[in-house]
Amino acid sequence: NNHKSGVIWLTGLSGAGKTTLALALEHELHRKGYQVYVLDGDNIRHGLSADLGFSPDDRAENIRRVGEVSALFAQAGMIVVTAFISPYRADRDHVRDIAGTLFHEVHVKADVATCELRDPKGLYKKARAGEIKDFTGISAPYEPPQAPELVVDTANQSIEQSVAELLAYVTTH
Ligand code: GGZ
Repeated sequence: NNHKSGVIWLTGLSGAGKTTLALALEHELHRKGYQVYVLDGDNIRHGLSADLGFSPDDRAENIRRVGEVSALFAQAGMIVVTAFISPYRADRDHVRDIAGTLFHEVHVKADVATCELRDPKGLYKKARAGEIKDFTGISAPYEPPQAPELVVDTANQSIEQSVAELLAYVTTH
């Protein structure tokens, strides 16, 4: 049965692996015949949310828009995989209210120290130097989910293991 729909909502720090996992999951699900689409900063923050920054209010509005769009995609029969930091619990809970039973929250879990060591875009270095304000994990909070449907521990296992866990979850829920 590959006519499945829903919102797989990845949340976690910058550098935790959300986009990497979302794209790998998309690839694997597509191979199995599922209709799947990824929403992330690359296709949202340059367009739909181009007017928004990283203040708490702007992040709330970004997540609200992504949540509404994701719910529409899911209602149209697709699996939507989202990759946003979405650091505030209240914003994610609001998306859960919008999407209802279609919503699946996944904590892509890696601590700040691990993400800062990876620092793939040099953003943590800039944040430490005070060149980026309100940077999640450094100068802005991250509120971890209290009851996510799934936790993938990217600090302690390979990308392949995390993708396998995500794939197993999606194909059984
Ligand atoms: C966090 C920031 C910031 C600040 C720019 N704080 O690792 P990236 O680079 O590629 O992904 C991060 C992305 C975060 O955007 P989101 O839309 O996911 O954020 S939220 O869900 O909170 O609305 C990072 C980059 O943008 N970035 N400034 N201050 N990340």
